[in-house]
Amino acid sequence: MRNSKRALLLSGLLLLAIIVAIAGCISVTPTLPPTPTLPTTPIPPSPTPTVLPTPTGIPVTPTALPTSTAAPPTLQPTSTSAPLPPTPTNAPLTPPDAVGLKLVAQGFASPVGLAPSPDGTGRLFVVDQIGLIRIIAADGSLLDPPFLDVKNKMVGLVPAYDERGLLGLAFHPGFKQNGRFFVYYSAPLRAGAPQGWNCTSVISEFKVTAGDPNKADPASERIVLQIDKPQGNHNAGQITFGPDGFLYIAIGDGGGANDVGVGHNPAIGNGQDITDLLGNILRLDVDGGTPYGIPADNPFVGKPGSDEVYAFGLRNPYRISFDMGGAHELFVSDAGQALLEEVNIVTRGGNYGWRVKEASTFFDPGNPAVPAPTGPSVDAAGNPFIDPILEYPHSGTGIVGVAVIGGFVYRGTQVPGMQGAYVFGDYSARRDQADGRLFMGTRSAATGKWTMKELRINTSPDGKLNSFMRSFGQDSAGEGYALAADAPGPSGATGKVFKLVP
Ligand SMILES: [Ca+2]
Ligand SMILES: [Ca+2]
Repeated sequence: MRNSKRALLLSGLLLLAIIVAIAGCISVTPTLPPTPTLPTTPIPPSPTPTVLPTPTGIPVTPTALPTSTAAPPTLQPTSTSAPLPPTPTNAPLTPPDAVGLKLVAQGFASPVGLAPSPDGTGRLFVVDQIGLIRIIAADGSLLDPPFLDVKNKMVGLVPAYDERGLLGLAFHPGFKQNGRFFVYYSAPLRAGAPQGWNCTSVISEFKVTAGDPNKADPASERIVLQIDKPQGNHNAGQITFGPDGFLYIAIGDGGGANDVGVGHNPAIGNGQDITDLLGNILRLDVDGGTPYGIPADNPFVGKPGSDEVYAFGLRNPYRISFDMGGAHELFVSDAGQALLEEVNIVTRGGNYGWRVKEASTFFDPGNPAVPAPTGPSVDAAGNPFIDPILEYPHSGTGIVGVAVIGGFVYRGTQVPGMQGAYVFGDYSARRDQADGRLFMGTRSAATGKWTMKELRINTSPDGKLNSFMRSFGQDSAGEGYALAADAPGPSGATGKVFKLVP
């Protein structure tokens, strides 16, 4: 009797530990790097084990559990039972409350990116975190073999949960003529990196194979930039060319939690340290130097601070995108620590607050569970901290989530009322199950202020995604795509690409 009670208690504690460990998601606090308990997580084995990277048990710096985990998120009180009728195509342009998801392709492990090749072929390139880029042809078929396979250049990923991997793809604006494209992946820690650190983030250029537009030339790799990471989480990882022709790179604060510990500036954290490359949006000129040039108007050119830095004060800016229309603003999601998730419009030289602020509240790395009562309004150089345009909490009665997944400004025509809105989501509203969310943010023309709402999914019987949201993308026509998977980590073959439809 006592033994079975104890066994029950132990298994309960183990389950709780597992949930906390894997639910850290794309960088939320309990964003624990994988621990030795992970291999015992009840993740169903992959139906396609051959595509799975072998877990390497790479030692990651253990980070302390947050002293206080946020209360279990409360589900939306708003009814999500009956699906809304499809919006008539001639409806007035009012923002929708629901959107449909049309399955476009499936069989991915963890689809974390989608980009159209800028060459008029109508192909969509899907980034799978496990190290593959796959092509969805103009006729909708998923091509095999992959366009690119960088598995053998990457760290081995932990199938149950891992934030490392192949995380970004950007086509050179002149891709149609020059066949150049860029990727971001997590490589084993390079020689010469600080001992005991976790991995090295690599930004590389590749070229398409001459004569085969559906195959990258694996021998064409040119490493552009390498950034050593103390911990395995907070890689951010999306890269994109701006309207200025420069390459923008999102890179997290180094990982762990609270922007403290090994590899983090002990005085101010990496987010506020402008002399390193972590916790930033970087901007490079990949056409003007070897291995790259620095745009002349990068904010720290000729001043203290790294020349590559375009904006800073970010924790884990996992997804970034430029608006295809309007003023071509740069939207950046930044995953929060213990309390809040946020979306920012990023401008040159901007300081987005981390670790002085978490979203619009002040943050104390020594007491992350509650907002700090006060803090400075400007940084050491006199720059104001720029608050997010949108934020939402980890718990409460309204919109909740555990890790924001940045999206895009909708510029398509299929979903009436979504034009100009910022479409994004959350990994999962609950840490212990696949409950990703889809959001829409709109800016008031009168006040310029943003508000957000949750979109029901009218193609789902219960109006919910019922998967872990992974990423978003957009095709050349501005139509939107949502990427999700049923497994919390980079394993299995449940990853799907959906197109947003009425
Ligand atoms: Ca920094
Ligand atoms: Ca911020």
